[in-house]
Amino acid sequence: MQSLVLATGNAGKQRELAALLQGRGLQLLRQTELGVTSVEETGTTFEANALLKARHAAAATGLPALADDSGLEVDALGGAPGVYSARYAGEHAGDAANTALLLQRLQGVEFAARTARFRCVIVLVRDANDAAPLIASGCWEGHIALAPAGDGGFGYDPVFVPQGGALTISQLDEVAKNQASHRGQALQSLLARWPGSLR
Ligand code: ITT
Repeated sequence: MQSLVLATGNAGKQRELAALLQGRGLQLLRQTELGVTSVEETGTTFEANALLKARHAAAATGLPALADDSGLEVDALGGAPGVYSARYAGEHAGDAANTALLLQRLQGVEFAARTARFRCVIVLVRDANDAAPLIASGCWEGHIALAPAGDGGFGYDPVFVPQGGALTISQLDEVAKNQASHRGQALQSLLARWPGSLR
């Protein structure tokens, strides 16, 4: 069985990535269990930050690493919060504060104009100096709801209504989310190019 570090400290991402990778003969190790601390996300793109996180976890553990950098782009806010989604309301603000700030900034904007998308870039490195990392991305279009609804998922899920539906992600189950989400799309695309051996 091949060991792989999930280079994220986000419990919601860990859960979704583990479900998407189930049954593929991989032993998934969480970076937190291996004592890997979070690296400073100094990049200005999802790709740069995902690479930083993957290389950092691979360097700390000596194992192949998979990282996800993702975020929400809202058109009426010029693409914010984007790569700053996790720290929109401040460095240590949590999901509830980030979501509340988002709704506050969108006050007065009608539903039709609240177009948005989740983006995700997933990176796999075989080792910290991997010169040819595997990189894949996914994008999930939708609208920002007028008010939060549902209690599933994490992050901005209670206020994101995927295109073509009427429910927020938090009102869907995790299987349905993984089938359609930015993260699910990115990982499926990466899995199509998954190397035969990780070492
Ligand atoms: P790691 O860096 O440790 O992976 P993080 O939460 O800091 O954890 P990011 O820097 O990639 O990760 O920030 C992503 C943020 O975007 C995340 O905290 C959520 O606020 C939001 N986000 C990303 N994917 C999401 C999803 O599927 N549902 C809801 N919010 C999501």
